[in-house]
Amino acid sequence: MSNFVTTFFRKRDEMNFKIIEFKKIDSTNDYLKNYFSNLDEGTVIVTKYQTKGRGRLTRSWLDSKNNNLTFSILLYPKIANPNLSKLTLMACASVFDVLSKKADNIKIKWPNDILIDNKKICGILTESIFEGNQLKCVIIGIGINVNSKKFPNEIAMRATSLYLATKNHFDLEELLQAILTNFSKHYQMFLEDKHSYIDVCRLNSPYIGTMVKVLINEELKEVKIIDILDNGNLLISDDNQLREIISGEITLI
Ligand code: BTX
Repeated sequence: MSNFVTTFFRKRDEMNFKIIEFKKIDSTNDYLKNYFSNLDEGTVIVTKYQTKGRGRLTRSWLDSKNNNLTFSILLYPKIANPNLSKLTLMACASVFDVLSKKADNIKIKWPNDILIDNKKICGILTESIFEGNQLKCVIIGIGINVNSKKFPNEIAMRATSLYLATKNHFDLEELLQAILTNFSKHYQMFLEDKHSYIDVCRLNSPYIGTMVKVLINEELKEVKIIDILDNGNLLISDDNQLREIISGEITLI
């Protein structure tokens, strides 16, 4: 099933990626969940067609053959309690750096999406595997709508692609390489407990300082977004009380 294996050797302090490409796969995150124990940090599973892509909770991530960039990166972060929210924002910044050079009006929607003109172009799913209390690995799955010209009805109003935003066709391999180069840089910052990638998210969040509807623990609230904190959490003002939230679904009013 596996077709290509490419290895990039990089400078010291940069990640060594090993890219394994599948023509078709159920989920690149699930592949790493099943086989991580035989794979090194920096293994990237990429596919031309993902048939059972997963989003958060029980949601699906929809793909169409040969159009999109769909991949997962395996990490063994050698630090105590790596914060998954920060890793998701780190991935958001890595993708943002590249997409924002290709199209206008790109924003990062905390905690895990990238939008163009308020429509979703990229979703990120970060998962961890534990054995007892011990973290075995982290998997960061990234789906980017690149050359898709249309979407299934259920997401058509909320989804867009680089092609739809620019009317240009993009080379998937070139985009992947550029994102991995940025990822390597931001991951190093993450390991050194620096927060430059959080600044990228902060500066490019459309919601900071605005009133939004937030779903917290299934309760819909109207709150003001104050900031994205260095720990990756969102600082909101809820009935004039400052409150830090770990994850929530944000809907602009
Ligand atoms: P999420 O739960 O934030 O968003 C999922 C929601 O996004 C869906 O319920 C649907 O409304 C919408 N959606 C589904 N497909 C698309 C799409 N192609 N474009 C725009 N909107 C869409 C987001 O979860 C995280 C998604 C991660 C996907 C990657 S792909 C590689 C890796 N493998 C895998 O199974 N998942 C990850």
